[in-house]
Amino acid sequence: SPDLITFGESMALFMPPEHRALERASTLEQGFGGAESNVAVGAARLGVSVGWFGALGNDPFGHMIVKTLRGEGVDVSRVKLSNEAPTGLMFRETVAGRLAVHYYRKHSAASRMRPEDLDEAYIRGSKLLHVTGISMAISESSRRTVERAVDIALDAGVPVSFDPNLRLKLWSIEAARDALLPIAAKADYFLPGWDELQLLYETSDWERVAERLAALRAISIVKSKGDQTVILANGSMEQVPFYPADNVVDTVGAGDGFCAGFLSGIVKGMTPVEAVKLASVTGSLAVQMRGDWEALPTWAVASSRLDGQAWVER
Ligand code: KDG
Repeated sequence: SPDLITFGESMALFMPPEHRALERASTLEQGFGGAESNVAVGAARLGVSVGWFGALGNDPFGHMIVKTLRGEGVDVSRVKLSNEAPTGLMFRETVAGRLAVHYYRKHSAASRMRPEDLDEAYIRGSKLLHVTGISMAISESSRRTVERAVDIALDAGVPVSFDPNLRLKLWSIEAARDALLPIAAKADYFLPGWDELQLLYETSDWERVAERLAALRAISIVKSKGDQTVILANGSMEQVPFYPADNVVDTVGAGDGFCAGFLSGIVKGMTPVEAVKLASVTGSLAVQMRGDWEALPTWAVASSRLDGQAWVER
C-alpha cells in the first residue's frame, strides 16, 4: 500500500472566465477538485507515496479525474468507475467579490460508496489514513464508509488524520456535529480551521475551544487562527505564523494544500511543528493559481521556500 491513503468524492469543476457570472458566461474552464484528491496531489508532488480512491462515473469526467491523478503520481488502483451513477459536478463563480459554489452531486457515484467497497488490506498496509467530513456529508452510506475506514485503520495501528471540512451547503450544523465530533475524538491528527471550531463547539471563546481540543487524544492543528497555526499536543500549545501568501488568486484549496504539506511532513518523519511549517508553505502557494491543486509545489520548491533560499529567476 502507499504510505498515505485518502478517499472521497472528486468532481469535475467548471468556472467562468474571471469577472463573469455563470449566468452570463459563454465558455467555462474545466478542471476538477475534491478535498481529498487535492491533498493526494499535494502529497505526491512533495514526493510522498500516496493513494486516493473513490467512486467516479465511467464517463468523460471520471476518466479526466483518474487520468490526471495517475499522471500526478497518485495511486488510483482502488478507484471504482461506476456504470450506474455519474461523476459529480461543481460550478464555481465569484459574484460581487463573494465565492459561490454550486454542487450537482446528489446521487453521484461517490455518494453511493459503501463500507463493503473498502479494500481493508490496502488501508491496513498504509502508514497514515486521511479522511474528511465532506465524505460524511454527501450520503448516509458514504458516512458509514468513513466510519468503517477509520475503524479499520485504528484497529491495525494506522494513525488517522481528520479534516472536518465543514460544508453547510451539504448538511445542517446539527447533523455535522453528530457525525464529525466522534471522528475527531478517535483521530490522531485533527485539522480544523478556527471558523469550523466555533461552529462545531458553539462558542467563539478560544479558551473553551482549547479545553475541548485538549480533551481529545489527537494532536490538534488549528490551521487558521488569525494569521497563525496553533498546535495543541499533550497539554502544550505552540503557534506558527503563516508563511506569507502573495498573489492570492483563488483561496479554495488552501486548507487542502495545508493538509497535504502537514501530512507529507509527518510521513517524512518531521515533528508536528516542522510539518506545520511545510504546511504553511504549501497552503500559501495553493492560492496563487485558479483551481484547487494546480499551484501546489514540488518538494524542490517547497523545501527551498522553507530554507528561505533566494529564487533564481533566469
Ligand atoms: O477544499 C476544497 C473543496 O471544497 C473542493 O475541492 C470541493 O471537495 C469539495 C467540496 O465538496 O466542497
